[in-house]
Amino acid sequence: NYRFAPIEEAQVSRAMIKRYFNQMYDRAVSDIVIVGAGSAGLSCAYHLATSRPDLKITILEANVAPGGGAWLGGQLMTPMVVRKPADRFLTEIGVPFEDEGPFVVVKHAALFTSTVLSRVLALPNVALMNAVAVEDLIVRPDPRAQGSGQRVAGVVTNWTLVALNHDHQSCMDPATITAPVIISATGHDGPMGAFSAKRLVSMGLLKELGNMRGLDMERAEPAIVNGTREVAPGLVMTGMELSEHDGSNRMGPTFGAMMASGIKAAKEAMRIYDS
Ligand code: 48F
Repeated sequence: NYRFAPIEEAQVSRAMIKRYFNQMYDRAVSDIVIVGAGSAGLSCAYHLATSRPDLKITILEANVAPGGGAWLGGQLMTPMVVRKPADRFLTEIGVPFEDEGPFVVVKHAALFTSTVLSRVLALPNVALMNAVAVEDLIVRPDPRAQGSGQRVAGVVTNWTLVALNHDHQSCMDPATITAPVIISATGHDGPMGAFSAKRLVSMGLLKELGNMRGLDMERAEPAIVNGTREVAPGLVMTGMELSEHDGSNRMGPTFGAMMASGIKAAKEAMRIYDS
């Protein structure tokens, strides 16, 4: 006979509420916010949080399930291709792979995603809020810039169920998180994707979207990694969102650039944070 410890419903609710809202209270001021927990955002979070245990890193993910497009390889096929030398990151987090010469193959993409996710979530300085969407950016006059320069200084958040349904219900105002550095990793254009790139255009901080070009794996991966940078003061962009921002090529189901771009974004964010 299996005997559980006795419990009351209110204890369960309070166990969740206390922790979630304490975290929300604490993270209203964060050191670095990462928007999007896909392969780029999670690789970035791992490098950042392990390099700088002193920083409060807050990840916001619109979906219920973090991981983005990296639960599969391509077209419902599960093996994941990672071009060298990004396999070093797999070794670092402990994901096994088969060597195919110029690239390696992880037997199931979910092995990568679940491993990087569990490594990131185990770090004490990381908070991940899923089912929470960023629906705007906080932008202020930039004290470091001359004239009318603007700086991204935080994000505007809402429950994703609300953010996606603003047309169908009465207004529900959002909450905010401020941070000196925001990293945007929201992926390809879509209902939520490429969020910051599109908002930079509508705010007049970017003239126009570059728009992702046709697929070319050879050129796409270095373009994303080399292009990973602070695209507007206070805002670093990583992963496939950059292809919409810069107009680089689509890359398809090869994931090395997401890991390498995420790591570069983490380094860039630390440089900006410390400057
Ligand atoms: O789409 P996603 O996996 O982007 P990525 O990390 O990786 C791209 C690859 O999956 C693949 C590829 C290259 O290998 O071509 O497409 O660049 O992850 C983006 C995450 O951001 C979340 C979204 O749900 C997804 O999990 N996201 C998007 N918009 C928002 C957001 C938003 N406004 N607020 C919060 N999360």
